[in-house]
Amino acid sequence: MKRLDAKRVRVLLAVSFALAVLVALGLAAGVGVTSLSSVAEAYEYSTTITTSTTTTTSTTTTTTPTTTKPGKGCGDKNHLHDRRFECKITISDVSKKEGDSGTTAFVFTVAVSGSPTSTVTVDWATGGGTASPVTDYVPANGTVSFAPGVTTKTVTISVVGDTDPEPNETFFVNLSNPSPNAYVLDPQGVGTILNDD
Ligand SMILES: [Ca+2]
Ligand SMILES: [Ca+2]
Repeated sequence: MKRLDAKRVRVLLAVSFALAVLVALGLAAGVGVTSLSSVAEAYEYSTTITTSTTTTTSTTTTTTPTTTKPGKGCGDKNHLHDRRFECKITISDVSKKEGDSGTTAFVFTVAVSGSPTSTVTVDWATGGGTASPVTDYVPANGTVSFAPGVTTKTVTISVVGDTDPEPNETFFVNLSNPSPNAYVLDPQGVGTILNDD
């Protein structure tokens, strides 16, 4: 009895072990299937994420402005800048001895800041000051023109020389009427005639 029982118990153990192995395999298979479906879902999810990211990126690229480009020089309306685009015009002052005969050239420099991208013009004329036209200097007027890339021009005024003792006197060269691509920052050149008698 005891031997038989022991034998039976062994058989039962063997059978239950085999069953346990089968159950374990079944479970493993079940887990495996579950894992596979999860991977598939995860893959599908990541695919969806990737697609939406690509859409966002292409939208951003489309809205980036590509038609504007910074210009070099002044007077270009398309030049993106925080200050005004027009060329800035200035004129120098001249201080010189009168001379005793004939005329002495007083040379004023009219300058444009930066390099004009198109022709800049400005009118000029003598006037004002303590010096007298004709007797102390030759009155004159005109227009200076800066071709693209040109930044300086000169205006020459003739000062009349004599040997009469006089105080120092002044006359002005006034700038006006700049072309639309420019503005006048310093409108007045001061000519100082130094007495040399
Ligand atoms: Ca003199
Ligand atoms: Ca004099």
